[in-house]
Parts: sequence; C-alpha cells; structure tokens
Amino acid sequence: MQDRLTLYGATYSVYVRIARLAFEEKGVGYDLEPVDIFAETGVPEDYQRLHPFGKIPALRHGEFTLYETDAIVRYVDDVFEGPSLTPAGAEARARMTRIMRVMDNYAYPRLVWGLYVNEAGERPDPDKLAASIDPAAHCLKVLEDLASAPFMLGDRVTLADLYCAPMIACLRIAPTGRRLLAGRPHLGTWFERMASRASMKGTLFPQEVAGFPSSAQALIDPDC
Ligand SMILES: N[C@@H](CCC(=O)N[C@@H](CS)C(=O)NCC(=O)O)C(=O)O
Repeated sequence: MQDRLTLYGATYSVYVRIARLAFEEKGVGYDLEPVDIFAETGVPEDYQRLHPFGKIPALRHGEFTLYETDAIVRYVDDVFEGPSLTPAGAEARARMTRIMRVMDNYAYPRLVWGLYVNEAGERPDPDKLAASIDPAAHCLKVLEDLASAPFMLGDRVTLADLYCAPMIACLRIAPTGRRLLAGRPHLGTWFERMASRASMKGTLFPQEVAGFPSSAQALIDPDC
C-alpha cells in the first residue's frame, strides 16, 4: 500500500489549490496540513526545513519531500494511477508547459497580485490596481489565444487547466477582474466548465465562499 500524501499549505493559496486540484483529478487521497507563512513570528522553523524559500505548498510522501508546485503535480501524475494530466506527444506537452509558465511568470503577478490583491485583498491599493488593468487584460488575451476547447489543450483536463483555474477564480472574486473576463467569452466558458468540476467545487478559496470583502468596496464605490 502506498503512503498517503501530506500537502502543507493554506486554502487561500493559488499554488496550494493547483496541487490539490491535481490530487482531486487523479482521485488521490491526501491530508492538508495548515502552515501559516504570514505568521507574525515568520515562517515556522520546521516548515523552513521542508521549503527553504518559505513558500507554500510543500509535499510529503512517505520519506520523500518536495517543494515547487510544478514538481509536485508532475510527481503525483507520474506515481499514481488515475487519469493522466499530461497529454501525449511532444508538441502538446510543450504547449502545456508554455501555459503553466505563462501562468507563473506573467499571470500570477498581474492577475493575482496586480489586480485581485489590489482590489479584493486586505490592503486594497487603487493606484496599483489602475496600473494593473492593461497588463492583466493583455495576459487574458494571450491566454484566450492559447486556449483550445473544451479544455486548454483539447479534449481532456491537463496540468495547464489546473494552473489556470485557480488564478482565474481569484480574478472572478474582484469586480474589475470579472469585467475583464467578461470581454473574453471563450475563457469565460472554459472557466465555467472548470468551475463545475468536483475538484474545483471541493477546493473553493475561502474568499469565493465569503464574497467580495466590504473593506474593498470603497475602491469601486466611493459613496459606499
Ligand atoms: N514557485 C512556487 C510559488 C509558490 C508561491 O508563490 N506560493 C505563494 C502562495 S500562493 C506563497 O507562498 N507566497 C508567500 C510569499 O511569497 O512570501 C511554486 O510553484 O510552488
């Protein structure tokens, strides 16, 4: 019998959700061990042994430990039975990796930090939000051009979909993100398809459940 997976992280994290989606789509059981990397006392010392850069998530599988979401999801896809999350063929695999790196390098800073955090986060910043709108819109256009149907790479869900879905879910929490997404109907339809999957429903961000924070309302409605 295989050891059970332990994932270290928090339910609000985009990258933790990517890993959880991979486990859910594979049908692999796991335990989520909470880690508070933003604790006032800093990243817990024992966690720093699992992740030397203090980010989430990290994985333990028996004696084996791993950090970096890409390494984690590819490991789980390789080791466990269940639907493969990697397409056949060098070209499709390269296109999948391209989308994953687009999400890491361009989408995460622009959509999540630039737009979502500055509108719906705990400390909204209207100037940074305004500066983020064009870069985020560009990112969505690129993503829509790259997206196939019904899923990012075609007929079935791959790691590319799992990288995109949590970041687009963040975007949808904030009104400006929702507005930008409304101008990208192909991406919107893809997201609805993803959002209806059990994996996505079972890993909702706390913010998706709680709704748009009233502390950020003033940014879009000064009279509020
Ligand atoms: N390259 C890392 C990125 C992980 C990452 O940025 N995680 C965020 C949470 S979504 C984090 O830990 N942020 C804390 C920080 O930057 O201090 C991966 O792919 O796992």
